[in-house]
Amino acid sequence: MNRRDLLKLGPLALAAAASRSSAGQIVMLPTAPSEGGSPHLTPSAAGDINLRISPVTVELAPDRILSTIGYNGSSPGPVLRLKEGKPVTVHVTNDTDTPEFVHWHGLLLPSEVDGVEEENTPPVPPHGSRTYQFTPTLAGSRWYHSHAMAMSDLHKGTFTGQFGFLYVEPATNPGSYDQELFLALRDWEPFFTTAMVDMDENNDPNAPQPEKPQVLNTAPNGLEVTSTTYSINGKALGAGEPIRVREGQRVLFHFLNASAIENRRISLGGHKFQVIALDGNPVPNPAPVDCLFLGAGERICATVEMNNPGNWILGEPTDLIRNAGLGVLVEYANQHKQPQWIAPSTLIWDYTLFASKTTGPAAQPGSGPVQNIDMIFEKIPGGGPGKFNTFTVNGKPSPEFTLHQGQRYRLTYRNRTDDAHPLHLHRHQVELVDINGKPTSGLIKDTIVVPLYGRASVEFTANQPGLSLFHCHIQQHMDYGFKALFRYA
Ligand SMILES: [Cu+2]
Repeated sequence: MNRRDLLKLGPLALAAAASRSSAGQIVMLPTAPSEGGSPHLTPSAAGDINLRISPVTVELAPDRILSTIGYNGSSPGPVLRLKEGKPVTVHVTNDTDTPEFVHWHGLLLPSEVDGVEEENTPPVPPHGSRTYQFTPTLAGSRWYHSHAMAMSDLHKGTFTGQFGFLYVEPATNPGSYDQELFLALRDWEPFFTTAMVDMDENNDPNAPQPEKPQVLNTAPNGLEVTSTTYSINGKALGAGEPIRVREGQRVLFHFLNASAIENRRISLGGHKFQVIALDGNPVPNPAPVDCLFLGAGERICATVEMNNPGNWILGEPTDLIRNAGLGVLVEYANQHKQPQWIAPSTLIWDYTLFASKTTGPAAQPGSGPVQNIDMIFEKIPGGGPGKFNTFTVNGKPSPEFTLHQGQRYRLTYRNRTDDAHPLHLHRHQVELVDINGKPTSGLIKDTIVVPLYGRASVEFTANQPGLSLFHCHIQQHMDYGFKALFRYA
């Protein structure tokens, strides 16, 4: 059975898949007092930050407590607030039995501190410590997370609670808002299934599929990872503090999809999101939408005008996922209505809505003719239960590519798989220049979701010597071959 078959069967099939989980029921309870969102952590006067990797518990709801590994005693970890261009020293202590890597996602850092084994960053040894020293750039919404390999161990890497926001404050603060919120979307208690239960496509059924192979590999699917337990900032819908707002407020939301498994949507009944930044980088054309879509690893900053008094549910549009925890209440002051969910008008997500209105990529100083690198992604089905699917890039798992400093490159992502993949290039920011044949410009990102059987092209200038990992941000895909290493000549 593949994903689409399962989707046709609807909620019952999903519930059957869900029953494989040892997860208990999440009971929707009245709002209980809690510590609310993650605390914010700023460097000491000397520029120091302490981060501790250790076992933590996550109280999704009073009757639903998980054990995992987190940062500074919680998951999500603290929101690290750094200043652009101001050096910081992060002392990381590892209280666990396995080597760890802390990756600073979206920052332009040397390989030695990027927090990636493939780039030869030294690990934080088990029951040991390591210091990361760097100067944060660029400003915007970034994040930090474990970059350990997990393979078949669903208690390692990004399957754990090792993630948090890292906000690099700009020298000047763009835009105005009355309230700023950092919301991390997350799933828990991952488990294996051979059914493709993910519902994480970002496009409509009529989208072009330029990379769809003539002949499909029909071998039985291997194990996929899924989940039926969800939260926003470690709380299941209805179990944490609501977001309290007042009529007339403008609220700035920083969203992060911290899932190791799936792409996600988010919508707020009765309100529109004005998207102002993608992956922390301001967009040329802020625009209103009903529903956001975030690949694993992506961030979206959006403002909402609180102009519809009532009590609302901010959540994942898929009922099963929202009701299993992926949501939070938004309460206007002095309103006592039942929380209301309104489905968004469309689930279609289109990056180009926020792109520059002029065509062609922005001119880059010092760049010559653009050199194209084709990257063909294929999935080799595992062949049934107990086997793992593997992925190849240009015919082999984890190949290497050589870059020449100063050269402008175009990476053409050719997704010959039946899944949407969030593709992340480390230590560089890329500009989206084409998606499924539609040229675009002005969108600077570190992670791009390539639609199923779709094609996307990004450009960047090779100006960050050192090793740079490229990979799908779905942990299992990365671990089983969906990655590449870029090496400067
Ligand atoms: Cu993937």
